[in-house]
Amino acid sequence: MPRAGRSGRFGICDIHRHPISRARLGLKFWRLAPHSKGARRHNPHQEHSRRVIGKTIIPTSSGENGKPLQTISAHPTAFRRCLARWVYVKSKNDGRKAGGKRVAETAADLLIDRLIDWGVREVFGLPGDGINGIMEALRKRQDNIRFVHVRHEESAAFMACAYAKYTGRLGVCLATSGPGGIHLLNGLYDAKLDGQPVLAITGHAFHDLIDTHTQQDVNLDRLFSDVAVYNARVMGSAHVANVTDLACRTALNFRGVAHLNIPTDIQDEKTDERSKRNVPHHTTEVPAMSARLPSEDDILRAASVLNEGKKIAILAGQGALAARSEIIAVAERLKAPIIKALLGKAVVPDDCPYTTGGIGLLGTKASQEALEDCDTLLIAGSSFPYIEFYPKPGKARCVQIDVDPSRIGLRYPIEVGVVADCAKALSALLPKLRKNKNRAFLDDARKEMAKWDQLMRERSARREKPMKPQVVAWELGKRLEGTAIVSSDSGTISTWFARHIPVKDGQKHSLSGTLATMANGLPYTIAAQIAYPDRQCVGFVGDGGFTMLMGEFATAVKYQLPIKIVVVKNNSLGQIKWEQMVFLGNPEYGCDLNPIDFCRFAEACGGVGFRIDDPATCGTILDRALAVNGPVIIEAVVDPHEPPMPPKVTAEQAEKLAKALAKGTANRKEIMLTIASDKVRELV
Ligand SMILES: Cc1ncc(C[n+]2csc(CCOP(=O)(O)OP(=O)(O)O)c2C)c(N)n1
Ligand SMILES: [Mg+2]
Repeated sequence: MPRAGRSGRFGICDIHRHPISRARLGLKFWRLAPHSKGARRHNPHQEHSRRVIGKTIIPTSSGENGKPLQTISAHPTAFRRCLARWVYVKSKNDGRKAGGKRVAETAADLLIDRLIDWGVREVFGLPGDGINGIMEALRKRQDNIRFVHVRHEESAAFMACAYAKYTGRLGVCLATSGPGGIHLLNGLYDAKLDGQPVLAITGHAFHDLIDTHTQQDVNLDRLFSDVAVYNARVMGSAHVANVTDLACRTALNFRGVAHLNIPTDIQDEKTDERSKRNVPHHTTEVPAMSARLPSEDDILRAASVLNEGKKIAILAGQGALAARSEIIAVAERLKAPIIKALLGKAVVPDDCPYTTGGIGLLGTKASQEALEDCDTLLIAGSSFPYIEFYPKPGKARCVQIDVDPSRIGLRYPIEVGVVADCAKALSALLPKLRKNKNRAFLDDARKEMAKWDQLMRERSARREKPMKPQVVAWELGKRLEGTAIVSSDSGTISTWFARHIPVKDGQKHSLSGTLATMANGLPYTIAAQIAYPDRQCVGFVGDGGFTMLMGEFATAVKYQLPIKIVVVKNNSLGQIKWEQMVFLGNPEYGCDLNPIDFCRFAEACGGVGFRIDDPATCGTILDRALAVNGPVIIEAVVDPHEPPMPPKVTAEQAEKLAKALAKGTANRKEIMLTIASDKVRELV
């Protein structure tokens, strides 16, 4: 007979039915607190994470082996244990008063309580003496909010950003004064540039020693002034609630970084002394988002432009990620190919009959030609930054939909701008659109795409050694589950990720789109796994980017996150090596990497390592690696001379490469042979 054990594996319903009040038992049960305040106002940001993993996983109403638990009332032993557990937890939980209500004793308590009220369930960070007060508040509330302890604050910020990207919710990171806060910056810029709601909390020196050359005396609020849409230094405990509300609200509504900086002694401040005008409880954590509806007039004007087009193309970005069916319906009506910016890779799956895949240097020839040739362009939720890939200004008429008015007309001269949520704007547009009778443009684009697909399959099927990076990407992509979350990094790996790991319906794919930073791949994957414990979370990263923050693999081991990290090992900062040669005509310089044995590293951290260096065994090793129920590194040793070819090689690029090789590039013979053999294979 399954019994309620020490770990508290009770079914929620069973507890709920017992006379012991729900609120009292809610002391230890994640699902009940803080949602147990009776008929609380509905807060969509609180919906998530009720099944958060950690010390207290209580997500089930069934017992071990899937059998239903007996109700506690019908099982005296279980009842006694439950009661004993409640007493134990109650005495331990010194941050709350009887009845399960939290008692905020310090400014830091107030801060964390407020975050809990905003629905925050995870804080990514690393402690330090500048935030010890906040750490204590987190410790006292660890049943309601989880502190994810990272190895480097940069990762904490990446995790907060990825958490926001993958869940649509606020990501929160925490760092100590001075160096800790400084470490956050790169990840915060990633959030800023990709428009993700992130709250950064940092510490500061004692309030009356700030600006006296005291230790770690860094004015992080000033330092963060460029990255943050909201930026405040907390001046006392009575200041906490209103600035926290504003920080969360601003980050969520303006899709950016909010920053709260709290001097260390103020975190411990117990008094609630407030100025005369600071009326207690004058702000609220009730979220309110704009409906982001389009104006009727804009929709009519947009429809009239699109209805006059013959060769219409759609450029879809991350703003359209939640508008899949609407984009497909509009593409169908307009007979328009869907071209995906990299952050919009998962807008439609790659087997969608309307898409021509990605755009840009790592995109497809079909997409590039469709953008070059279209007479009408519909941009949906994208600020794809490479302007040279858009049609020549004036060549196409353009309609753009974006939630952010400052993004309208940013990359291409538009005729109509629609400031609205993509799904809502496209739904409003659809009934006004006439069926385009000219489907030749779409058919040609799709024919071109079929040729491209064939080429990619050939590149992925190469069986020689050293193994081509495309092979491992393709073999991985084939095996990923329909709900997998795939994170990548910047480098040649972004090209293999973009072209050789097709998106399946239901998957999420992302990377650092606009900052294009290295090192985000591993923290993104960890954050994805924390947000979605039941989904397959995979990172596809380069050896350069991975080594920047590889200590975070120990974080995955600490929390036993079953992430799978494929490290594409070319012992080189490959992307830069090719850029130096192809864009500048210079021999590569400063790009070599000392080889690291990533399998042994995985094992040293307590994880599992696999090595792949032969295409013949690539698939079977991946099968074994993906089946491991724990954190895994897969080291894929690849050909360092395989170039990430642009969709169309220009004469200038070919000339620059020849120049770089002639100037004495190391390994030029191997590089020439690799490129020549790639070309010959593609021609025959
Ligand atoms: C933080 C940071 N530093 C430097 C760069 C410039 N950069 C872009 S890609 C790249 C090389 C990445 O190397 P690796 O991770 O090994 O991937 P590969 O290109 O070899 O596939 C560099 C140095 C960057 N984007 N971000
Ligand atoms: Mg590399």
